[in-house]
Amino acid sequence: MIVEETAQKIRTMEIRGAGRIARAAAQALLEYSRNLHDRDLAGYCREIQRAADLLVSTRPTAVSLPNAINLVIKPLMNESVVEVAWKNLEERASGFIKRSEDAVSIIGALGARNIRDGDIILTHCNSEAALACILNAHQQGMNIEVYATEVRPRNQGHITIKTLSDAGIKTNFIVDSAARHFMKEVDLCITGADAITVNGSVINKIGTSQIALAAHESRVSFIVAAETYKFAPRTILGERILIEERTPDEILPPEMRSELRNVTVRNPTFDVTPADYVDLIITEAGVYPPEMAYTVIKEQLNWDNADLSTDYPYCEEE
Ligand code: RI2
Repeated sequence: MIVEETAQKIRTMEIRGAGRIARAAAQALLEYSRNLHDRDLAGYCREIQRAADLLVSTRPTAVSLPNAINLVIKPLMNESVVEVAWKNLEERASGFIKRSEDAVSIIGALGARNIRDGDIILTHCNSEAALACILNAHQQGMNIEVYATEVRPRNQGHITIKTLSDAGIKTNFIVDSAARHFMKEVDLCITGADAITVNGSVINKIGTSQIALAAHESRVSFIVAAETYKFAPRTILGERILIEERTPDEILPPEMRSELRNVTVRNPTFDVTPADYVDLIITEAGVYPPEMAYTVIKEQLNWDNADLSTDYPYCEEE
């Protein structure tokens, strides 16, 4: 039940944000595991695998989701005693949740070092990690101002401006297409990431790449705040990140579409910003240029070729 409920909430975006969905999946596996203490090892593993399959199928782009699930369930393969299996799985799940929360605050502290007193910052969508940098700078007493985009079609910008306003940060709310218009007033752009590939490309909310391009044109720094589990190990093998395309209903209601017989509504949720337009990636393990994504994957995620055998592809063919 907990797994189905969590899966449904992730699918409908009641639970959203790459970090949050990863933690919610780990939490669902932890709670589900606690309900399976009466099973034998084979039955336990089967149920956990089924739960993991369901959770990983909910949203295809945020690599945080399969990375978290893989971390929690993969060592199960080596277990031979069921009590040890569930104890270890539950420890890994709660350990992941704790590390993930800690990562966001470390990123906030590191990110704030890249912000200067008086800066005007543009952010896009609603990223815990990006907001942590902005909030940390504000808590240090820096006088900063933010431009926050609306984020069509799901309006995640509404969550962002509420957080910023509640914190007492001067905020300008703009439609997505106004980002380039205001870029001349901006000192720094900060966004989150749903996935980062081995060549340093950043996959984030649709519209991010246009903002990065406008920032590049105006010589404005563009930095990305992302936990290390947002890096996509399988891109080392040349795999590409699948860009989620959600229902057209989010953009145009079915009754309007039915009158427009020659119109196809396209609704990609994310886009790809090439490394050329990214200045820095702030992670909990340090601040990296995008060109160092390979090092992050190898050293921070401890990824090796054995992971090829995983049932959970970190990312899929486009
Ligand atoms: P944190 C979100 O995706 C946004 O694209 C955001 O930038 C990214 O996840 C990272 O968010 P969605 O779930 O993990 O709104 O930094 O589609 O919170």
